[in-house]
Amino acid sequence: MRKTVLFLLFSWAGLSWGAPRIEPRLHSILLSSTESERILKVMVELPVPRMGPEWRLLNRQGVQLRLMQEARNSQAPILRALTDRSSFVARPKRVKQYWLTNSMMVEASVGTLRVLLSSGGDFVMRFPERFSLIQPYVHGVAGSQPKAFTYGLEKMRLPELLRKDPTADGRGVRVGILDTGIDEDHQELHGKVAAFADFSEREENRPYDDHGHGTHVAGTIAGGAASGTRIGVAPAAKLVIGKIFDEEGSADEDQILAGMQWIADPDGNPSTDDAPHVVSNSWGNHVPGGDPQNRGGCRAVTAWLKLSILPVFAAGNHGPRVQSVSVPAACPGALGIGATDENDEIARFSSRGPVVWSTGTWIQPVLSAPGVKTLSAGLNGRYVTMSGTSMATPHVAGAAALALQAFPQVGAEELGRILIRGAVDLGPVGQDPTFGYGRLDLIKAFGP
Ligand SMILES: [Ca+2]
Ligand SMILES: [Ca+2]
Repeated sequence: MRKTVLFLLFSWAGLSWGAPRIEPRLHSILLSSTESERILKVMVELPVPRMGPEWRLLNRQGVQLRLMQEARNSQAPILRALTDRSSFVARPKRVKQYWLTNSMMVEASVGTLRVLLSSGGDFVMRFPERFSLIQPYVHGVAGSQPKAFTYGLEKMRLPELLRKDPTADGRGVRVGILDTGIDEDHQELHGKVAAFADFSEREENRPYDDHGHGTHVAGTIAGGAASGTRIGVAPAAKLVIGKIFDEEGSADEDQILAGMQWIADPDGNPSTDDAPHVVSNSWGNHVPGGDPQNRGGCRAVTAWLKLSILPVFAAGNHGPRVQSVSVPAACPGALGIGATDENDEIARFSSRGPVVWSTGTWIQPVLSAPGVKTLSAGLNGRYVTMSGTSMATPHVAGAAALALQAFPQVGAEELGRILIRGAVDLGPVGQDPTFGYGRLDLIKAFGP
């Protein structure tokens, strides 16, 4: 009975500042489980540092060091509680700490988690979320095309931009991709990988792709015209590839977080500025709603923005239902992307806003880009045509690379504004929950 009273104090709803909060489903397991040895995997999220005006004075390295320091300090008591030898409970099986979001993944017994909760502290404990690729519609292997550019690049007026400025190719810019990896030997992508890390079970050191989705996305960002048809927006950009998905195309939140943190400092050395300024993300979790503070990915999106990394996210393929935008595309600050076709119609599958969460309502997607029947690179040197917001997203990330080449000093929010300026309004007049601000046009965004 004493225990019952104790744990009821930690209910999700009964929030009190400074006390742990716990997801109701996890709460009832910890409350009722008779197997105290049962192992659970949970996320423990500590308060993110308040980012006042003083943060604006810090450069990326300064922001990273502050985040690392805050995480070290606030996570220390949790680590101590988990390893307290006097409590007669088993040590946790596994603990992973993240500075990017000030969160921890803890794999431990029910008994150990009960001890952690009763130790108090200001944190949230919940089950990890599961994320997956935004699965595309695969139309198959494509033969040679009679055109010089894919329709997507034509729609965005890349040929016109190149006539005015033939050097607009993304040189000197790094673009991050979190996906299924990359087939680096593909003729469109060879020599373009600046860094690679594998967060799937295989943990390999060399770039590879055992699915094909990541290679297709990479082709739209940085592919050239090896087949005679230009497929990529920024063929001279270098790619920072985090493989977060296995061949099934799904991953747990801790793998996703590890990838998102790696992107912010690929060489693990805060004093070298090797993070990309834009990341292409064609994945999500389509369960809507909640509070951005407690949804997987949203804290990382906020931290990326502070580190001058623009988070470009596929809106999802759950349209035409309203309020169907996936997370993290739905998160505040994310650049959620919808998919259009050759006639500038929205794809039926493209997820629609608005986003309605406990903290408010806002419009996502922010922008749209071509994503129906997109020709790009496939595995083993092939070319494949696919449809999805997954295909629209790298068009925008590639455009961001061209914008960064033209304006190397812009921060993430300014970079987002440049892209939004390039939106061609479609559908209902003005910003709407189907197209966002509209379909991206390179000339309108930053053309000479
Ligand atoms: Ca670094
Ligand atoms: Ca509109």
